[in-house]
Amino acid sequence: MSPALFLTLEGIEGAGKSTVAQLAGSWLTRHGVAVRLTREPGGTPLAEHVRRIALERGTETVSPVTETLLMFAARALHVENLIRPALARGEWVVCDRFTDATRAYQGGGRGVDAGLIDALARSVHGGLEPDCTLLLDLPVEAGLARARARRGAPGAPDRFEAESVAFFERVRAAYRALAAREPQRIRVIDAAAPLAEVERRVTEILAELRAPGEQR
Ligand code: Z5A
Repeated sequence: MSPALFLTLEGIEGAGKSTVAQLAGSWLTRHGVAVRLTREPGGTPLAEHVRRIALERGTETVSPVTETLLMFAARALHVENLIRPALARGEWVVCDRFTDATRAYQGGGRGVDAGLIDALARSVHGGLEPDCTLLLDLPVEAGLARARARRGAPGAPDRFEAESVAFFERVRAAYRALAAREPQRIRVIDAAAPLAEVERRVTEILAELRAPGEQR
């Protein structure tokens, strides 16, 4: 049996994370791996409550630091109540966003101090780090166009959907800087490529993670 592994998916809005999560889940299941798909912010009932607070675009001010604390409050619930128990049972966890999203959105996008994010991560992760992160990278305009097309008729945008192109450019740049700093963990996938090509690349990486050193 493959040892339990913590895989995270990252990228700007519309990059294809949900699509890749489903694809990875099906591939792993077909290959006999017990897998748990989850997302952030959210993943457990209480963390999903926090998600609603974090994303809601209400009248009350939510400062960048408050937003960061909400992300980590949801993450603490998620790590304690879902991620660690699943890994302990030997399941692979595929998580749509994790702390790299806080580094990119709150750090890169909103200018929150990296030292604060690192300190919160140390405390909340308790030593847990993703074994592998797939960064789905594509130009901002392409991601936003996909997200708009998928949403269809515009409802009330959440706090991130209402953000500017310049904000998402900063987020994308922060993600790419993280990948340059940690190339072993963060694998960059060209998410502007046709879905079949993205799928080929993702399954190649999954096969490598499942049986390191073996031919597929
Ligand atoms: N956030 C944060 O600020 N800080 C944090 O620490 C965390 C999160 C954890 C909600 O996240 C917000 O939370 C997020 C950042 C913030 N806001 N933003 N931006 P979310 O992950 O729930 O929401 P999202 O990023 O907006 O996800 P999304 O819009 O659902 O995008 P996606 O999952 O990456 O894309 P998708 O749904 O898989 O694909 C979008 C469409 O494109 C869909 O119709 C697909 O069929 C299509 N698609 C996908 N791949 C392809 C390819 N290769 N070719 C063509 N079409 C494709």
